[in-house]
Amino acid sequence: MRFNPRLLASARHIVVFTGAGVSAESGIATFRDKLTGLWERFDPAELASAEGFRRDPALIWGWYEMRRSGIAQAQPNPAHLAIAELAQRVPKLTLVTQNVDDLHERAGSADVLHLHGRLDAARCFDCARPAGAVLELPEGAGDGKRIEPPLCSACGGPLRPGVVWFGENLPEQALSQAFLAAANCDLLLSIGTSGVVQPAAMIPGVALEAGARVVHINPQVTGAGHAREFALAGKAGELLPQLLREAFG
Ligand code: BV8
Ligand code: ZN
Repeated sequence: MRFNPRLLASARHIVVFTGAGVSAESGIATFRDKLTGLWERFDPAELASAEGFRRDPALIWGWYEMRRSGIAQAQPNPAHLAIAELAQRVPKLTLVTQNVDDLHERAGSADVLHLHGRLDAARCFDCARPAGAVLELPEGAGDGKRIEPPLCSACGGPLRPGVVWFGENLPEQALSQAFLAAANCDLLLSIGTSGVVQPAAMIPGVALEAGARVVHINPQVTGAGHAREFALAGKAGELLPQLLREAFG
């Protein structure tokens, strides 16, 4: 059965749950995309880990600075903008993202719940002291090479990106707020996620369990096994603006 876009307009509380696919049309590689350059022989899960950082801090810091430089040059795409607009049109919208970029914020979304941290918030690997201001991108950050991480001003330890690595716990507050919103919403839009990484991937199921409708927006048609679950095959940057037009005219 096809999803009726008018349900967007009649929803009381919408949860929007996004993954790397929502930033794909901004030119940001997703985790499904093959890694290139220095990193092509690695699996992202190896690089996005404390062990990977311990083994070769400059390789990992260089990877994140290259990604941070790509994000700085990227622009929010129509998907980010449509999500920000939707928040203005419904009584309540909770935006939960697995992404570490700031494109939702730059599109005008507020109170974004970042389950996997943010790339613009570095902290000391040893004493966890925040780096304070967003660090200037070093010369050549986008060149795809190893970069020695700056040192902590308090203890001299190496800085690490403020993201959640594999094997690390997610931020308590963000995660519980995301689960609470999923359990209380009447519609959840799952946008651009492969639904592989736990525990974030549980969120659409929590909404479904609680009686909400769940709509997956993804070029790859993902599971829509349940009567209240729908799959819209396509790009978020095309489907979301279309959904808003159909829902709100
Ligand atoms: C945890 C930040 C408790 C970093 C990320 C063994 C040992 C330890 C842990 C585990 C283990 N086995 C399993 C686990 C749990 C593990 C896990 O889930 N592993 C997976 C690989 C099975 N999870 C964890 O470790 C989490 N912590 O469990 O803590 C604990 C504590 C100690 C010990 C054990 C457990 C932490 C997970 C967080 C990892 N950090 N990001 C960084 O960014 O570098 S996750 C990272 O991968 C991203 O942030 C993102 O969340 C995820 C990739 O997922 P997606 O966003 O879905 O992106 P993906 O590329 O996969 O998919 C893109 C989709 O978009 C595709 O479907 C594509 O079709 C679609 N698409 C493409 N273009 C478009 C589009 N859609 C719409 N429009 C388009 N244009
Ligand atoms: Zn320190």
